[in-house]
Amino acid sequence: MGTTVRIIGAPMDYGADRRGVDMGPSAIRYAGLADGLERAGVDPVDAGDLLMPRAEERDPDANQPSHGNAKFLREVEDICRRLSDQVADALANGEFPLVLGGDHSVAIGSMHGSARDADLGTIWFDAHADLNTPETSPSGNVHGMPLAATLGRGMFETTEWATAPRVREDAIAYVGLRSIDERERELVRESEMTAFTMADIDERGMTAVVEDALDVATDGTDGVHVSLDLDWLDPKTAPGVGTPVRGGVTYREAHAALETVSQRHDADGILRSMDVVEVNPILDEGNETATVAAELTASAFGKRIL
Ligand code: 4U7
Ligand code: MN
Ligand code: MN
Ligand code: MN
Repeated sequence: MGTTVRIIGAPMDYGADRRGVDMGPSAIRYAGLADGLERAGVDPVDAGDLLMPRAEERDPDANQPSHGNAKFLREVEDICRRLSDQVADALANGEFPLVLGGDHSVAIGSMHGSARDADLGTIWFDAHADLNTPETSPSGNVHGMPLAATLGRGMFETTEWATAPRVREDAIAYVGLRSIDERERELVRESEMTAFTMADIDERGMTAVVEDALDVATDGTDGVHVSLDLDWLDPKTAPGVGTPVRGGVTYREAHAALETVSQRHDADGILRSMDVVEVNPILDEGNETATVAAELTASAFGKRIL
């Protein structure tokens, strides 16, 4: 068999307002993730889920005072520290870490682990920029802050469990942006990241945009982290997400994107780690969103029609 893919469930729901995203890892597994990966020619090994307390047992505002309005940050810290270790261990064993969320704050832990021993490029498939700091966030929800935390922006400047100095800011590419907060827009504009919006996809087509994003993420880096937020897709295709935004990526475009990633991986072995996040089975229709998540993950690992 080829690559061993270590599936790490992170049923974290501290980072988002709409409850239910903690059931994402189960729903994605139930939708046939392991079968899809096997058919793609990789060898899935399931590490189970990280254990975490129910949000109801915890106080969202019992926080590090240094981190303003970021809700449940102590809980996010605890999970992300453990997740970072698991991701780093998988890589040290020669396995590919695949993290199932959970809300998008899990990416803080997975990128921290993935960038311990490598200069990391990143592709962020998302409707949102996730670059709010506790100072700019309109919601206080950490799932809108993972890139700011990773890059040590604002109040995250000295947050050592979150910041990952080997995540290369100039090797981060957004694909599919369509919902950015006012103050967050300035942060994106001032950053060294490359942002491809839905308008770029309309104009140039998904494949060309993802080829460019791959060029950005592979330039001078040792490997690429792919972070897939299911709200990247149009809510008609992926209704089971907490923060839907209309005008998203279609089913076919999404497959084209992940197939483009997989083709580059076949040629150059670029992929290093991946998250699949924000699936909310409570808001879903017939596990549709988890099914799309499982299928897209198989596409990323090279599942082909013929
Ligand atoms: B996701 C938001 F205000 N920007 O910060 C915020 F619109 O991981 C949404 O991409 C964040 O789903 C969405 O709360 C985070 C909001
Ligand atoms: Mn996100
Ligand atoms: Mn999003
Ligand atoms: Mn969301």
